[in-house]
Amino acid sequence: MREVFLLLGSNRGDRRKLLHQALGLITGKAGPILQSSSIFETEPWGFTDPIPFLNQAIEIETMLPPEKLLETFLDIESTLGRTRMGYGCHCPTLHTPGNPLVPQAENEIPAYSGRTIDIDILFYGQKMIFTTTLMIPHPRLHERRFALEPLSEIAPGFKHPVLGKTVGELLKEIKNNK
Ligand code: PH2
Ligand code: MG
Ligand code: MG
Repeated sequence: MREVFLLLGSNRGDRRKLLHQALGLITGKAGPILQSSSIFETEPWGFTDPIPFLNQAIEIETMLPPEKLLETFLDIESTLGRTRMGYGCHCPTLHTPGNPLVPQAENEIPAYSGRTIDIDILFYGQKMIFTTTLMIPHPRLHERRFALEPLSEIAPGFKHPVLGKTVGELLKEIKNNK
């Protein structure tokens, strides 16, 4: 399957090296990389964190169906040190008592947290999947400049199967709204 687009993100550890390692593991376990964007440094979106992200969009060719692909990426993420507990990064210097950047109460666990690596499926061709475990196209892609900007480098003319607009058009909209 072609036209499978992914977004990689990292804001913990050696971010550039982690992106590189992720590319190697994706090639080995999912299939060859057909295109890759530049690496963008972006401010954390949707949560407060002192460490900026590196984001990169890639296109792969894969034989794996979407559910299997998701499983493979979760596996690669944990190989590369991703932890998914509520408090996210487990960075001892951040998690000192009274640090205002970190929620102090159990019930204030944020939706997002720092991560060594995140591998998200943006598009799987024109396929649309909306289950509790997997949503394709990525449901927040059109709101996220950090995803649209790298993606538009490699797929400006790719049409969003739900919104009917190209990646280039979606990026332009987001830029106009700021
Ligand atoms: N990923 C998120 C939430 N916020 N912000 C940036 N800049 N880059 C990301 O990859 C990112 C984010 C959830 O996965
Ligand atoms: Mg993500
Ligand atoms: Mg993810």
